[in-house]
Amino acid sequence: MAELNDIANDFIKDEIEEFIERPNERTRIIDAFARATPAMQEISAALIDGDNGTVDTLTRAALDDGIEALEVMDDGLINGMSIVGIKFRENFIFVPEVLACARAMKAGMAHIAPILSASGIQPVGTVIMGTVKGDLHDIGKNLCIMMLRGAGFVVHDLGVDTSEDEFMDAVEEHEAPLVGMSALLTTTMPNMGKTIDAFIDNDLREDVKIMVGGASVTQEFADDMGADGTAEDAVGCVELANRLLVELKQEQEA
Ligand code: B12
Repeated sequence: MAELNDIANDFIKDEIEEFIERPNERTRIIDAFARATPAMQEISAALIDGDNGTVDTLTRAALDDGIEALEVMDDGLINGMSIVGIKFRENFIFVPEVLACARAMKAGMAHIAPILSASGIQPVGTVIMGTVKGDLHDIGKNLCIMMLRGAGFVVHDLGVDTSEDEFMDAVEEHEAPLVGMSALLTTTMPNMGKTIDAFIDNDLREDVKIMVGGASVTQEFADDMGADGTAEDAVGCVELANRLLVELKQEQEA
């Protein structure tokens, strides 16, 4: 188990000391930052500070130095966002500050997306992705999309606040075998179930596999909503998409 002093960056150490109070979260976050290199910690610090210019410069520099895009995304950007999330939840910061951090995340992701998408593999399948109705959170969905594209999927991004009809229309238009829904709010998570019900009511459910995700989505919740699966992160989303595609083909061939 790592300790606070194993983290090189003083700003990050102060942030953890001051804002991360729950012991299990503190341990997880200290471990994650202690594993990250000082260069990655600097990216996290700039993101937590909402400094999109510095995140932009440091992310570009790290990639130019040959650091893997996935390492920059996980150890730099996502690590930083985990502290932002906790500060927001505990009311240490509010919507304007979180928006500045989200902008900084976007600045870093702009360098990472083309690398993850440029794998040049033959398309393995088409996925319709969107954040459900009433929900404007798109950072996690966008990360999943980046990873899916990097793994060779064609992804049609419906954006945020996506209605049931928009999901169904996109599936029909693109003849997509996979749908991915994201939701971060407990008030909007049930809209995943409503969308799945709409697929059933319109006789479309058998044609697609539906995956759901977002910070509070558990396997139990996904099962209750009638989804085909969930995953905790973008890497898991790709694994799930591959698995569901195989399952769908097997079912259609049977
Ligand atoms: C950034 C943020 C915002 C930004 C969103 C900017 C944007 N463009 O997305 C802004 C400031 C706009 C915002 C607004 C609000 N927010 Co907000 N927000 C967050 C915050 C801090 C981080 C979310 C995030 O981006 N995480 C990082 C990404 C990488 O993680 P992720 O989304 O979980 O995605 C990963 C996995 O879940 C998975 N995944 C995601 N989608 C999918 C889909 C599939 C198919 C699969 C398989 C996997 C998968 O893979 C992703 C990558 O690893 C969270 C706190 C938190 N800890 O989650 C609160 C949080 C979600 N927000 C919250 C709230 C309350 C709000 C507001 C209502 C605040 C307000 N009073 O106005 C509004 C609601 C606006 C709306 N209608 O949607 C609450 C929700 C509480 C709840 N349980 O309902 C949270 C939890 C904060 C808290 N209080 O604790 N928010």
